[in-house]
Amino acid sequence: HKIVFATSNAGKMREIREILKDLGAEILSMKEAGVDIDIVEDGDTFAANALIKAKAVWEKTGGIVLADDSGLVIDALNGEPGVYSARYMGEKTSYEIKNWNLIHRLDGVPEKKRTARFVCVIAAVLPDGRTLTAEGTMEGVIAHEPAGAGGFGYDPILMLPEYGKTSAEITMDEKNAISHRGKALRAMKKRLAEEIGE
Ligand code: ITT
Repeated sequence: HKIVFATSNAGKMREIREILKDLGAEILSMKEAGVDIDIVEDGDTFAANALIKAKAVWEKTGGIVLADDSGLVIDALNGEPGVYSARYMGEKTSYEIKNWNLIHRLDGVPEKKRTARFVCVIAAVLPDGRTLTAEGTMEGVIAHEPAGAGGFGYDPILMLPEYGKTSAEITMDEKNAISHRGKALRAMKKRLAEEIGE
């Protein structure tokens, strides 16, 4: 089987390839599948946006298409940046600036109220057009300063209490074992195996 993954985020793609490597399928990025389209992610939820991306690419390729919509949900900011995580402060703003901005917005928030999580919804469109979704989360608290060079995006500011490290300070294998994306993709792998006997 060939599976097209509807993402243009290189950080996601690295993790996805590692998590799905035992599936015995060839995983193609959008670029590798020759799909060059602009997708408007105007849904209100991670699931809605994941389905928008997977369906848009499936219209071009057919077969099996997966997509990942994810983000950082900060309780003290009423769930921001949430589904706007990629667009927060504009797509061109560096994560160094975005990460410090979020930390500063939590100035004065008591330690117990700095809770946050990464959320990931994986959507699939099957060859016959049916769709599936699977969700995963990873809980943490917002750090007082960014730390670590691993991962991507907001990883340097999500402190994982059980590790005493941020999500950017653990290895990719450690992150994949506990992450929102790892959980959602492993759940999706099971569903796909049932659906298509992968
Ligand atoms: P595609 O839509 O092409 O997949 P994107 O980056 O635009 O790429 P999203 O709309 O799903 O994807 O936005 C997800 C954002 O959430 C991502 O850009 C990061 O800012 C953040 N994010 C998601 N998962 C993350 C993770 O594991 N570590 C750090 N930040 C993450």
